[in-house]
Amino acid sequence: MPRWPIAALLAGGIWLAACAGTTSPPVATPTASSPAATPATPVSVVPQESWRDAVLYFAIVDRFADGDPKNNQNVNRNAKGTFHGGDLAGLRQQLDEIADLGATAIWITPVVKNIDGFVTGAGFPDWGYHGYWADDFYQLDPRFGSEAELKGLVDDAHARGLKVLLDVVYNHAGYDSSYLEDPKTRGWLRSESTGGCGGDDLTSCVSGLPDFKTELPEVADYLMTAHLGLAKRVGLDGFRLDTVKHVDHPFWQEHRRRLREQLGKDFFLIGEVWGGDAQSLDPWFVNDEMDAGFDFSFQGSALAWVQGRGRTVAFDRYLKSREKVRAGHLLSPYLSSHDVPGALFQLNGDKELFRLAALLELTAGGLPMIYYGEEVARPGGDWPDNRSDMPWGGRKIFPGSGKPRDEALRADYKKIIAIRRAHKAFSRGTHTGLSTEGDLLVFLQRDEASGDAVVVAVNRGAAPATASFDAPAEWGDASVRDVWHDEAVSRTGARLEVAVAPRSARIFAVERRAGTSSAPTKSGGLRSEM
Ligand SMILES: [Ca+2]
Ligand SMILES: [Ca+2]
Repeated sequence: MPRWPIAALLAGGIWLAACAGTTSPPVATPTASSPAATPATPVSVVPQESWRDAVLYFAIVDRFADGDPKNNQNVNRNAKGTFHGGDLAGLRQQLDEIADLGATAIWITPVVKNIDGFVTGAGFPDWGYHGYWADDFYQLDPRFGSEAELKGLVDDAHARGLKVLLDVVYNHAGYDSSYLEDPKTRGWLRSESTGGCGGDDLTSCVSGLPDFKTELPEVADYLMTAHLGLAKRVGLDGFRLDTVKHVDHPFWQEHRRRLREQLGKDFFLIGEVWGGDAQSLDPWFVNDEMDAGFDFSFQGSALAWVQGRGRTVAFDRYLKSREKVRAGHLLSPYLSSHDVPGALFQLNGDKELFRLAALLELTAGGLPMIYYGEEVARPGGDWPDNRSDMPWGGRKIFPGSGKPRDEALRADYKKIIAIRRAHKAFSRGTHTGLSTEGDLLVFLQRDEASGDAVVVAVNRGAAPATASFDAPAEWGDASVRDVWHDEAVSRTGARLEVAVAPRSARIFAVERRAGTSSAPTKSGGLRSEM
């Protein structure tokens, strides 16, 4: 395999993978269905009403769970760049882990056939375990599993109320892909070996990867037919689109047209535009080429603020600015991903601050994406440690069996997700800063359509902080609770005075009528440490 200079691999800021209310809380309940590959009582979630209300969970298939050791090839779990054996069968067997957390949708890395060998540009053998180095878009990679297993995964996810998004790549093939050799297809690519790599976003060979001439109708048709066909056959709910800005707008418009025609209007598209935010994603939203985009601005802004950098009023303005996203489209904030150093790593392992960042991600608007394992404090790190194995603690689930899990952190994630899902103000509401003095941020999320209003107070400082604010009109004279700590809050008429302990948060909402309580759970010994 070729050796690519690391500088080229990192070009473009893209790592080697070149993608580099009143809603009932989603209480886990047994369902009547009992899919063949799973235990008799699968955990289910209350399905999201719309993608606006989704909580997305992203898993790298190879690093999550190995359900079928027979498909393992060149597996070396001690090496960072090799396959670790995870597959579709393993993910399918562990769907309860994701449903129990409360996520409503899963995004999985690409599963098409990848190049067989490794590249060495990173300084170690680096394989296509991540799925972004395709060798054949019309086959699934046997190291991940079969199409029947993908369909089984989707069916079992649906039985639990979970949606499934598959990551797809249109821009490039893998290094030395057989597409470069096949006489039928070799003219379809720009590459460093055959020439034609351009200097702009659309025609450059990103990270030295062969670039499909997606502007050619036969190439576009070949790729779209592959991905749309698979989506239809296995029943996918949408795609996560890789390297969006490296493919032209007419392609994405035709892609959307064909998807709507063949898979219906609800097929969801969330795209990776490197550096994406409300403004920079707009060229893909203005013509409705996709529904949502990843918000690259949130991680840095949130981690900086919880660490005491920048004024609270500026962070509040930033949170509000995300509402500039075009109507009908969504931003997806995240704390960690496969292409950036993980949040807990960036916070030097400080779980108190990590909890604050996670609470902000899940309450301050947008479509939150949870990167596998961060909910149990997977250490992560810089690339490629940000793709380490899912920790399973004492469970005999490989490759991450024996890796420690922080169950208290996971319980807090579960609780905050349940609170989020019980309040449309978090997923659909507008943001209003109520207090931005010192280290304490107090903000209101309000959803006019449902009449739901929730107030969040986060204290990043080392000292207790207090603030007072007028109760939102939606609350009337109802009793107020801190639903995060599950405790009553006293009020004096329309005014509330609240104290927030150092490095912690509170969430205020009115008590609901019986049967519509916003509290996600009253039991289970959950600890509130955010
Ligand atoms: Ca396997
Ligand atoms: Ca391109």
